[in-house]
Amino acid sequence: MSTEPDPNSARFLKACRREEVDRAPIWLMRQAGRYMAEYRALRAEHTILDLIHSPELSCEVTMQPIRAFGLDAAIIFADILPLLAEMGLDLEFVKGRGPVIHNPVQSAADAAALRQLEPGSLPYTLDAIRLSRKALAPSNTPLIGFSGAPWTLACYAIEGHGSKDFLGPRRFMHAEPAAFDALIEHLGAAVQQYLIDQIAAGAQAVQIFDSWGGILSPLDYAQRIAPVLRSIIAGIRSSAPDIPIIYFATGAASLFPTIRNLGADVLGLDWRVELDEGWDALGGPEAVAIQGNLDPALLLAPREQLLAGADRVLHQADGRWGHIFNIGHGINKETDPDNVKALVDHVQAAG
Ligand code: 1CP
Repeated sequence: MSTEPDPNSARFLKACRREEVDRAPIWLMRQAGRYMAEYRALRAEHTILDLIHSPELSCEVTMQPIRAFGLDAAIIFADILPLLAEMGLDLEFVKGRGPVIHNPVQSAADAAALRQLEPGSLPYTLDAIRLSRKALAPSNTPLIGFSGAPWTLACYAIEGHGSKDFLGPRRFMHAEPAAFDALIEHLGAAVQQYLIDQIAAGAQAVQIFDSWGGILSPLDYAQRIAPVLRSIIAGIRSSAPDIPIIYFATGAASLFPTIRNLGADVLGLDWRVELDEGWDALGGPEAVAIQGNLDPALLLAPREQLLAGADRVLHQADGRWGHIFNIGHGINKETDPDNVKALVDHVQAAG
């Protein structure tokens, strides 16, 4: 008889399903990365795309924060943008500048020229998931797969690089409505395929990152974006009914009336909303699990303030099943790993 623990017994997966847990699980968005010396050592030798394109290195980076902090879930080391490269965009990560797309989508014709994503299209990430599942098996730590959301991917595809307000993509949405809607649908099909591929490779939950959802008007989000999100979530659900689907948008409180009806199992909250109020606005613990929402700036503050901030989040969650402790957005690269360790230990000691 096998003595392997049942992967579904992991605290993180139970919390995603709002089942009974002994305490809130904790993982941290962007938990792998430049704040860790182990990551910087690898980046001294390899570009970020080298890391992502190598299943072995990607697995190694995925494991770094698990080994260092004993988090309750791992997230596969990848990025949201290589999907766009597979669809025909010329992606480069430029030192000191971040991602750049050299042939951004500027017209209806450009949008129509993007390739469909065939099954298995990002084999390096799928292999990294297979390797990471093996590496995580002894600790029974679940592995999260992820993708960018169609709107957030469209932001980079159209703008060609990062921006504070993505005025170009918002202009495109209004100026070229048919091309924009077709682009969002096209990206939606790719996101759905990519997440289904990740689940087939072993991802035990998937997160859709809509980092720029909050810059849209509630009406545009509801009418132009939400239908595709609902369709992606329904498509994944019908192909993999037991896999929790997490949707995370930032600055999105005004979108909650729409977000609560997307069909996700878990909704991410950033720190701009109180956790208890946000959870209620999204339907409450009867309807949905919640992930969040410590201000990542607290990881840069003295230990006392950090732990007090964590206690405030825990107090608002009040031990209700379906709370997954996380920060409200990605870890900043200036973060002291000792603070991460202190936070994880503190949340794991709170029962
Ligand atoms: O080594 C480096 O160059 C560090 C920067 C870095 C890292 C660590 C980039 C470039 N990507 C990543 C990995 C990454 N990206 C992960 C790793 C898994 C983990 O959490 O450990 C994840 C989940 C992402 C997701 C991602 N990439 C998002 C969505 C999440 C978010 O934080 O909002 C976005 C918007 C990106 C694009 C991207 N990739 C990298 C940068 C610097 C950016 C932002 C570009 C910008 O808007 O200016």
